[in-house]
Amino acid sequence: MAAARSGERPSLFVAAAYKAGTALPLRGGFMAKIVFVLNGPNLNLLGTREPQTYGRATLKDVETLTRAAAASHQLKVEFRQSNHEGELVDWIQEAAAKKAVGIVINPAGYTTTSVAILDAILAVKLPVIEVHISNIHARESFRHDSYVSKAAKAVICGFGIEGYGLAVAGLAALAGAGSK
Ligand code: DHK
Repeated sequence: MAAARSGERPSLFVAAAYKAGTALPLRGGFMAKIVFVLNGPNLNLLGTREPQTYGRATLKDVETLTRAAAASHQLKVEFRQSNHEGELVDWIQEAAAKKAVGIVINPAGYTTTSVAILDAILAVKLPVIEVHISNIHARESFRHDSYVSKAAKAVICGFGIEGYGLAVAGLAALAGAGSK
């Protein structure tokens, strides 16, 4: 897709791309790139779920933090959570169809079980940053072996919800996105 040059008004062609969901126009006419931020099972319960391990921040707080980090790199965010493996697979495929610059994913309980999520990541060839709020390596051994890590560009764990912001910054660097 031809990107509008900085300062140009978006063309009809660009508007069509926006409608198709492949890009988002910003003021000044250039196109924001999109990052998909996907959250797996039980992360909807952040804030009340095992706060000694996952902290008191809610998923809404994670979304706010992630959007702020993305905005500072002129990136837009698709922020989603599901308790269902297939829905996460669908969203990974959707990220590719919409030409996202990459995916930040906290696969949560599917980290150590989901060949389907691993295969989706391998299929789409987008850079994927795997995030865990807790340091999974300091926890039970069954949390250590991640299928997702086999295809992830990078893995961040143990920084609490700040890990999402770090992941977005990493993707922005990979994508060559600007910063403000
Ligand atoms: C979240 C989960 O739900 C667990 O299943 C993972 C991860 C760890 C986290 O730290 O964000 O083992």
